[in-house]
Amino acid sequence: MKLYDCATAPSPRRVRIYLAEKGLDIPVIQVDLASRAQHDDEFLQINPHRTVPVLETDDGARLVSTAGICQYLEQLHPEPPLIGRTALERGQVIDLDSRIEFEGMHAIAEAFRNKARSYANNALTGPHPYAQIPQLVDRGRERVGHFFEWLNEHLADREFVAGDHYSIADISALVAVDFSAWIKMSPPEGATEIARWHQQVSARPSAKA
Ligand SMILES: N[C@@H](CCC(=O)N[C@@H](CS)C(=O)NCC(=O)O)C(=O)O
Repeated sequence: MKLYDCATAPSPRRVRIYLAEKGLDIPVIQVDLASRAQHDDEFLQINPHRTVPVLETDDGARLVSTAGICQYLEQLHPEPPLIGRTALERGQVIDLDSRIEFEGMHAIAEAFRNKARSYANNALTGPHPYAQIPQLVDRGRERVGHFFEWLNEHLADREFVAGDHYSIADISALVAVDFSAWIKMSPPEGATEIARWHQQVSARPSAKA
């Protein structure tokens, strides 16, 4: 098995934290997104969608989304459970994780990629040279503000995002909160539940991944 990674990018960090929580050590190949290595012919053979993370299994199959990679590894390495312990919990963790990906990660990416000069013709990942839409910067930031509001309220009566157990929803939320620094945002002063939770999940050794 091997993982195509980029040490500075948020999406593969979700997988790195997951691996650290499971105690799994998988060989890593760095893909330098800053030098646009995701568009090189060599990488297109690995992932024509031009994104990392990519997990290559021992028999050569490739998984190209964080969710797909974590689901696959969870089946192989169920302990400790990071996607719920029962069928219902599993569904609930996925519900939350998808929400965090869309309302957190994607909103931050929307604000970031529609502004950063280096993404001028790469406003969306993939092969098509989508132009930036400046109006999406403010909309993305507004969405991130709403994401923080929701997360703070949600954490008010829960230790972790999905309840009383750490899960991939905590990993995604941690990465999203840290990723928001890329657009010079952070949870507002009064978001005490996020602050309490963020301190707790950041103190886990896996957060360094
Ligand atoms: N849906 C994918 C998203 C992967 C993704 O967007 N990765 C970014 C790095 S955070 C990427 O590879 N970007 C390539 C680019 O910017 O062209 C996942 O869940 O992992």
